Amino acid sequence: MEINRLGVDLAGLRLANPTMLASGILGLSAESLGNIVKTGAGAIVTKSVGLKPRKGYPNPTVVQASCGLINAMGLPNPGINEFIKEIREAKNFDVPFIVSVYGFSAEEYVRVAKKAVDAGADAVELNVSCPHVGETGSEIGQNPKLLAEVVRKVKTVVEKPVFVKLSPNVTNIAEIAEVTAKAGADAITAINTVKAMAIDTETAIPLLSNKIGGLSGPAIKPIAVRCVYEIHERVKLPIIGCGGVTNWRDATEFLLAGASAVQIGTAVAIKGPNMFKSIIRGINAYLKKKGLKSVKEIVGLSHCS
Ligand code: RRO
Repeated sequence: MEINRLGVDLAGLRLANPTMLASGILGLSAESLGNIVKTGAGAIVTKSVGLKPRKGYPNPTVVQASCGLINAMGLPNPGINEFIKEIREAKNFDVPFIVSVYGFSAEEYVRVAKKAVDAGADAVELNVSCPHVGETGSEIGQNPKLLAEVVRKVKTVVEKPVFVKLSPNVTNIAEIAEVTAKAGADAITAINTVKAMAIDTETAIPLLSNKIGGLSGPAIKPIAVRCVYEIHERVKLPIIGCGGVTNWRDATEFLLAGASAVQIGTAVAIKGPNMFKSIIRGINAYLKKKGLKSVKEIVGLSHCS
């Protein structure tokens, strides 16, 4: 009988395999997220949701770069009260359903996270890393005092695992991870997008309406792997690697750097959700070839060399 090598325990959640849908991909509806579940993803993270509805930035909100995408969507979302209907539906998924949460103050993070968990979210992922919306996202995640306050306050009211998604746009991500860990986070997601921009050479106009956005996709994978490696050296928390995963080898690289699971975003947006299957199959074949019984055996293995 084939042994199950792929299951992972992630901060109290059981995943059938170490792949997850990253936040921001395929919108906020339970129906579209349910379609991802059918393709084999081990867990799902929603687009970030806040206290009030937000339109986001005007178009263009996404441009193609040579090895990825630059986006400045501007946190479009229907607000938590509207989104609760989708969470209730998603409760029936047979994989963990994680709601990404943002706020413009610690109190807002707390209120949104509590509503998400009360509606049935299996965990929340605090977005303290969106690179281009003022007074939230990375403006919180780059400020150790504010970051600690947000994490601490959410942890006092939420009885489900609290993941914290960090920004690479900092001088020392390991220090920020340590602040996050000391404030009581259950896991760290690394990384959100890298601050970037593109300019039209004919018109001399920045291509995004917001001018500055966040770069995702293969271009940022080495940055993300380095961040996971540095965080693993500094803190004991489980890490979820995110940034430029497009195949099983990328995913395995993150596991070797110290991630317990990997999120896939841009590649799903570009190539479609079928890639989950090939990534899962590839990791399984790799473990089998190396004579290993579990994903756990390769988490952080590169630190031994
Ligand atoms: O909505 C966005 O513009 C956005 C978010 Br919330 C985020 O966390 N990261 C990003 O690149 N874009």
